[in-house]
Order: sequence, then C-alpha cells, then structure tokens
Amino acid sequence: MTPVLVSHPLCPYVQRAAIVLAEKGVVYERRDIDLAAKPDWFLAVSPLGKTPVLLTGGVAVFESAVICEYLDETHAPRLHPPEPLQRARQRSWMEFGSALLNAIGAFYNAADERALAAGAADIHQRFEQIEAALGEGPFFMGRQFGMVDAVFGPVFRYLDVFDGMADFGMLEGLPRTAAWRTALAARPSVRQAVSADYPDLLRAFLRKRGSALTQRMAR
Ligand SMILES: N[C@@H](CCC(=O)N[C@@H](CS)C(=O)NCC(=O)O)C(=O)O
Repeated sequence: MTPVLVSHPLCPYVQRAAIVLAEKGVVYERRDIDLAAKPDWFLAVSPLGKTPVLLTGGVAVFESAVICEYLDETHAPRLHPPEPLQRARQRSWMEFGSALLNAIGAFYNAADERALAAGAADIHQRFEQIEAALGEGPFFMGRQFGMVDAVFGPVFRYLDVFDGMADFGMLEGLPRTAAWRTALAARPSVRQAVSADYPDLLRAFLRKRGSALTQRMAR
C-alpha cells in the first residue's frame, strides 16, 4: 500500500518528512487537512492532533523526527551518518532546528515593533550558533545531504517570505549560513516539499496573525 503523509500546506514539520521521502524516492500520497477543522479520521490517527502523520504498513507514525528516523532506517540512501557520535550530533542540531521554529513563531506573532525586533535579534543569535557549527558545506555535514538539511530547508523558507517584507538582518554577517541556505533552496527535494502557492499561503496566514508583522504587511 502506498504510504500516506497527512499534511498541512504550511507545516514545516510536514516538509521535513516530505523532503526525506523525496530524497529516498519513496512514492507516497500527500493528504492535506485543515488544522482549524480537524476531521475525525485525522484525530483517530494523530494522538497529539498534529501534522505530520505517516500512515504506513497499517501503523500511524507521528512526530516528524520519528517519521524521518523510521524512513532512514527503512529506505536508502541513509541520510544519517554511520558513526554513532556523528549521528548524535545530527540529532542534536535537528532539535536545535525545532527550537528555531519556535523562535520564528514568536517573531511572526510578536505583538509590537519592540517584540518584533527582539524576535529578529533572537533568531540572528541562533543563526550565529549555527554558523559556528557549519563546516565547508555545501550541506550541514559536508558534501552529503543529511537529516539536518531536511530540517533547515523549511526554516529558510520562512526567511524567503520575511525578506520580501523588510531586511530583518537575520543572517547578517553569517556567510556560511547564507551559502547553506542557497544550497538548500536549490535542492529538488526541498523545492518540491511545498506547493507553488506556498509564499502566497504563508503571507495570507501572516496577514491574519494580528501581530506587528501583520501591521507591517498592511503598510
Ligand atoms: N513536534 C511535532 C510538531 C508538529 C506540529 O506542531 N504541527 C503543527 C502544524 S505545523 C500542528 O499540527 N499543530 C496542531 C494545531 O495547529 O492544532 C513534530 O515534530 O511533528
């Protein structure tokens, strides 16, 4: 049976799974749901009520990191390195990517300009930490695309839309991170993880936040 990825068009965690599926050439069906009106069948397979969920082999696998790890164990090519300590390092930075997504959420929900600036500074500081962890590239681990890349492709996609609004300086003075962003944006699996109307959908979502960023968009 074809695996089903239960999705939401804007969800960065869904994108991780979609990227890993694409890197491995897995044929799957993507089934988008409305998170504002969750269908009963979704609640029945998603104990946390969150996307993504991978329906495969009669099991509903939830949590994006778990889905990605499962796919890595079952489908070639491996995105994790063979050496346990290097694998642990990848998993550590995957967690860091999740914390960065929370910081991005705090940024776009910031109530006023002061909080918006603080949010941008917080994101910049996190990217400084990433800059220090990056090597020669083009990917996080070097020449081979890995699991941390699948996590950060969706992170940088937010920045593409923010950049269209103003220069928030999130990657200022961080050349390795900027080069990594460019390499990820060119990767087919990353490009294809969302539909062509993703930037419009994200802007429409941000316009409804009632946040400082929403105010900027109205100017
Ligand atoms: N830790 C989860 C986070 C998933 C998550 O937060 N998904 C969001 C959409 S991006 C969601 O479904 N939220 C539930 C809701 O909006 O009600 C994972 O990595 O899969």
